[in-house]
Amino acid sequence: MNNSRLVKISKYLSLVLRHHPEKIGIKLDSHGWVAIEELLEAAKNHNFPIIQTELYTVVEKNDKKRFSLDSTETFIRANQGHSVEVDLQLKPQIPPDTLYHGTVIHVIDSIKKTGLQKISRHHVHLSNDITTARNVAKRRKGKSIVLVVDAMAMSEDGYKFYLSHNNVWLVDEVPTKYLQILST
Ligand code: HQG
Repeated sequence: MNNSRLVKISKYLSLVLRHHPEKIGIKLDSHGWVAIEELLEAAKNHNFPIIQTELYTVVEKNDKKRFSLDSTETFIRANQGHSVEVDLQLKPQIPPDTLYHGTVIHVIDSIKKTGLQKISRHHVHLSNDITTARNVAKRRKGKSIVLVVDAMAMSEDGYKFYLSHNNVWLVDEVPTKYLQILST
């Protein structure tokens, strides 16, 4: 399968498994899972046919490991990034001392006022390293900027951190006092 097909399927799966399952008439269970058979049938009926081997290839090869299969390999879900209500059953974990958040300069004034907020997702998403944060920022229009998060201080102050199956750190919010702009 060529890369553009891989990306196209990944985007489609992100849309229906994170945000709009109802668009193709599927229902995620409370933990975000849907039967692969049901998903493929619904996709076919909505003019986006995917063959089963393509789906498995996307799960395996996806650049960010966005999707997981259950142990029976008959159910699939997105690992993070949902806007629909799902319980991913992640357990709180102690974060590394420092985490990073990539964003764009024109939202900095707002972030300085209210800290990092989850906006439409379940959590604020934080990266382990600066390169990943820069890549997150690059998805947006405008000058990229990386914020340094004092995750250890937050954790000591009682904020709960979760690590998604694809290594994205998740937290409810990051108040301004734990944020610094990375000097380039
Ligand atoms: C910004 C992608 C104004 C925040 C990525 C971000 C990531 C504020 C945007 C994952 C704000 C939300 C998540 C405030 C936060 N005022 N703007 N107080 N607080 N923001 O897409 O972190 O490819 O929901 O900086 O790689 O950009 O989808 O979050 O710019 O891992 O798998 O509000 O999505 O992964 O945007 O990205 P998003 P994000 P996938």
